[in-house]
Amino acid sequence: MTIAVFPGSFDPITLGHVDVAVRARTVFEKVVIAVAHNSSKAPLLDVETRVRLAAEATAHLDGIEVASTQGLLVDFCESVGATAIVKGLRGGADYDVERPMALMNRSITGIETVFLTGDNALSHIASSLVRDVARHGGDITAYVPPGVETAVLEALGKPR
Ligand code: COD
Repeated sequence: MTIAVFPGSFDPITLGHVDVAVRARTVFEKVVIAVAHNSSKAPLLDVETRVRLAAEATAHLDGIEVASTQGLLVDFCESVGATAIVKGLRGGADYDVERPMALMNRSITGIETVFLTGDNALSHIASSLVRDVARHGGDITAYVPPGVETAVLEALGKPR
Protein backbone atom coordinates (compact mmCIF):
# COMPACT_ATOMS: atom_id res chain seq x y z
CA MET A 1 0.00 0.00 0.00
CA THR A 2 1.31 3.48 -0.87
CA ILE A 3 1.17 5.74 2.16
CA ALA A 4 1.85 9.49 2.36
CA VAL A 5 1.92 11.86 5.30
CA PHE A 6 0.33 15.30 4.91
CA PRO A 7 1.78 17.32 7.81
CA GLY A 8 0.86 20.74 9.08
CA SER A 9 -0.20 22.86 12.00
CA PHE A 10 -3.88 22.77 10.94
CA ASP A 11 -4.59 25.68 13.31
CA PRO A 12 -7.37 25.37 12.21
CA ILE A 13 -7.93 22.95 9.33
CA THR A 14 -9.33 24.83 6.29
CA LEU A 15 -11.05 23.92 3.03
CA GLY A 16 -7.63 24.41 1.39
CA HIS A 17 -6.15 21.65 3.56
CA VAL A 18 -9.07 19.31 2.83
CA ASP A 19 -8.64 19.94 -0.91
CA VAL A 20 -4.96 18.94 -0.72
CA ALA A 21 -5.80 15.79 1.30
CA VAL A 22 -8.40 14.76 -1.29
CA ARG A 23 -5.95 15.35 -4.14
CA ALA A 24 -3.28 13.36 -2.30
CA ARG A 25 -5.66 10.40 -2.11
CA THR A 26 -5.78 10.29 -5.92
CA VAL A 27 -2.04 9.56 -5.83
CA PHE A 28 -1.62 7.51 -2.63
CA GLU A 29 -3.77 4.68 -1.25
CA LYS A 30 -3.59 6.06 2.28
CA VAL A 31 -2.99 9.61 3.48
CA VAL A 32 -2.17 10.33 7.11
CA ILE A 33 -2.87 13.91 8.13
CA ALA A 34 -0.23 14.63 10.76
CA VAL A 35 -1.14 17.45 13.13
CA ALA A 36 2.13 18.82 14.46
CA HIS A 37 2.40 19.39 18.18
CA ASN A 38 5.15 21.98 18.16
CA SER A 39 6.08 23.20 21.63
CA SER A 40 7.95 26.23 20.24
CA LYS A 41 4.75 27.52 18.55
CA ALA A 42 1.76 28.82 20.49
CA PRO A 43 -1.23 27.60 18.47
CA LEU A 44 -4.70 29.02 18.97
CA LEU A 45 -6.24 25.53 19.17
CA ASP A 46 -4.79 22.77 21.32
CA VAL A 47 -3.57 19.68 19.51
CA GLU A 48 -6.54 17.52 20.61
CA THR A 49 -8.98 20.04 19.11
CA ARG A 50 -6.97 20.31 15.87
CA VAL A 51 -6.94 16.51 15.54
CA ARG A 52 -10.68 16.28 16.27
CA LEU A 53 -11.55 18.97 13.70
CA ALA A 54 -9.34 17.36 11.03
CA ALA A 55 -10.89 13.93 11.74
CA GLU A 56 -14.42 15.36 11.52
CA ALA A 57 -13.61 17.23 8.28
CA THR A 58 -12.34 14.05 6.59
CA ALA A 59 -14.61 11.42 8.21
CA HIS A 60 -16.59 11.03 4.97
CA LEU A 61 -13.44 10.31 2.93
CA ASP A 62 -11.95 6.83 2.45
CA GLY A 63 -8.26 6.26 3.12
CA ILE A 64 -7.59 9.38 5.14
CA GLU A 65 -6.47 9.11 8.76
CA VAL A 66 -5.55 11.77 11.29
CA ALA A 67 -2.90 11.61 14.00
CA SER A 68 -0.83 14.01 16.04
CA THR A 69 2.94 14.10 15.81
CA GLN A 70 5.74 15.52 17.87
CA GLY A 71 9.42 15.68 17.02
CA LEU A 72 10.94 14.99 13.64
CA LEU A 73 8.46 14.53 10.82
CA VAL A 74 10.65 11.90 9.14
CA ASP A 75 10.45 9.72 12.28
CA PHE A 76 6.65 9.92 12.17
CA CYS A 77 6.71 9.01 8.47
CA GLU A 78 8.81 5.94 9.26
CA SER A 79 6.47 4.93 12.12
CA VAL A 80 3.44 4.84 9.79
CA GLY A 81 5.28 3.31 6.82
CA ALA A 82 4.96 6.40 4.63
CA THR A 83 7.15 6.67 1.54
CA ALA A 84 6.33 10.31 0.82
CA ILE A 85 5.42 13.63 2.39
CA VAL A 86 2.67 15.66 0.73
CA LYS A 87 2.61 19.46 0.79
CA GLY A 88 0.16 21.87 -0.80
CA LEU A 89 1.31 24.83 -2.85
CA ARG A 90 -0.69 28.04 -3.16
CA GLY A 91 2.06 29.88 -5.02
CA GLY A 92 5.75 30.69 -5.18
CA ALA A 93 5.93 31.87 -1.58
CA ASP A 94 4.81 28.44 -0.36
CA TYR A 95 7.46 26.78 -2.52
CA ASP A 96 10.18 29.02 -1.08
CA VAL A 97 9.18 27.94 2.44
CA GLU A 98 8.69 24.26 1.57
CA ARG A 99 11.79 23.67 -0.58
CA PRO A 100 14.38 23.73 2.24
CA MET A 101 12.15 21.48 4.37
CA ALA A 102 11.81 19.01 1.51
CA LEU A 103 15.58 19.00 0.98
CA MET A 104 16.27 18.60 4.71
CA ASN A 105 13.77 15.75 5.09
CA ARG A 106 15.27 13.98 2.06
CA SER A 107 18.74 14.55 3.41
CA ILE A 108 17.82 12.91 6.76
CA THR A 109 16.13 9.71 5.53
CA GLY A 110 15.81 9.91 1.76
CA ILE A 111 12.04 10.50 1.90
CA GLU A 112 10.62 12.46 -1.05
CA THR A 113 8.18 15.35 -0.81
CA VAL A 114 5.36 15.54 -3.35
CA PHE A 115 3.97 19.01 -4.03
CA LEU A 116 0.35 19.30 -5.05
CA THR A 117 -1.19 22.43 -6.52
CA GLY A 118 -4.28 23.32 -4.54
CA ASP A 119 -7.55 24.55 -6.04
CA ASN A 120 -6.96 28.09 -7.29
CA ALA A 121 -10.33 29.14 -5.84
CA LEU A 122 -8.98 28.28 -2.37
CA SER A 123 -5.50 29.74 -2.78
CA HIS A 124 -6.24 32.79 -0.62
CA ILE A 125 -7.11 30.61 2.37
CA ALA A 126 -4.52 30.29 5.11
CA SER A 127 -5.08 29.28 8.74
CA SER A 128 -3.38 32.48 9.91
CA LEU A 129 -5.81 34.65 7.87
CA VAL A 130 -8.79 32.60 9.06
CA ARG A 131 -7.73 33.18 12.69
CA ASP A 132 -7.28 36.89 12.00
CA VAL A 133 -10.70 37.28 10.34
CA ALA A 134 -12.36 35.46 13.26
CA ARG A 135 -10.41 37.47 15.84
CA HIS A 136 -11.78 40.67 14.32
CA GLY A 137 -15.38 39.49 14.21
CA GLY A 138 -15.57 38.31 10.57
CA ASP A 139 -17.43 35.26 9.29
CA ILE A 140 -15.05 32.36 8.48
CA THR A 141 -17.62 29.73 7.53
CA ALA A 142 -16.79 30.01 3.80
CA TYR A 143 -13.18 28.98 4.47
CA VAL A 144 -13.41 26.12 6.94
CA PRO A 145 -15.25 22.79 7.31
CA PRO A 146 -18.41 22.71 9.45
CA GLY A 147 -17.73 22.89 13.18
CA VAL A 148 -14.42 24.70 12.87
CA GLU A 149 -15.84 28.19 13.35
CA THR A 150 -17.40 27.22 16.69
CA ALA A 151 -14.10 25.83 17.98
CA VAL A 152 -12.15 28.89 16.78
CA LEU A 153 -14.59 31.33 18.41
CA GLU A 154 -14.47 29.35 21.66
CA ALA A 155 -10.67 29.41 21.65
CA LEU A 156 -10.76 33.16 21.04
CA GLY A 157 -13.08 33.59 24.00
CA LYS A 158 -15.90 34.74 21.71
CA PRO A 159 -18.42 31.86 21.83
CA ARG A 160 -21.65 32.43 19.92
N1 COD B 1 -4.18 25.55 -0.61
C1 COD B 1 -3.17 24.65 -0.80
N2 COD B 1 -2.31 24.25 0.20
C2 COD B 1 -2.50 24.80 1.40
C3 COD B 1 -3.52 25.75 1.68
C4 COD B 1 -4.38 26.12 0.60
N3 COD B 1 -5.35 27.04 0.76
N4 COD B 1 -3.43 26.10 2.98
C5 COD B 1 -2.38 25.42 3.50
N5 COD B 1 -1.82 24.65 2.55
C6 COD B 1 -0.68 23.73 2.70
C7 COD B 1 0.61 24.46 3.13
O1 COD B 1 1.30 24.96 2.03
C8 COD B 1 1.35 23.31 3.79
O2 COD B 1 1.97 22.49 2.82
C9 COD B 1 0.23 22.48 4.43
O3 COD B 1 -0.97 22.87 3.78
C10 COD B 1 0.10 22.70 5.94
O4 COD B 1 -0.06 24.09 6.21
P1 COD B 1 -0.12 24.62 7.72
O5 COD B 1 -0.01 26.11 7.67
O6 COD B 1 -1.27 24.02 8.43
O7 COD B 1 1.17 23.95 8.41
P2 COD B 1 2.66 24.48 8.59
O8 COD B 1 3.21 24.98 7.29
O9 COD B 1 2.72 25.39 9.77
O10 COD B 1 3.40 23.08 8.97
C11 COD B 1 4.77 23.04 9.20
C12 COD B 1 5.19 21.63 9.63
C13 COD B 1 4.44 21.18 10.88
C14 COD B 1 4.87 20.65 8.51
C15 COD B 1 6.74 21.68 9.89
O11 COD B 1 7.02 22.65 10.87
C16 COD B 1 7.29 20.33 10.33
O12 COD B 1 7.54 19.47 9.51
N6 COD B 1 7.47 20.15 11.67
C17 COD B 1 7.94 18.90 12.25
C18 COD B 1 9.36 19.02 12.85
C19 COD B 1 10.38 18.70 11.81
O13 COD B 1 10.48 17.59 11.31
N7 COD B 1 11.19 19.71 11.47
C20 COD B 1 12.17 19.61 10.44
C21 COD B 1 11.53 19.87 9.09
S1 COD B 1 12.70 20.08 7.84
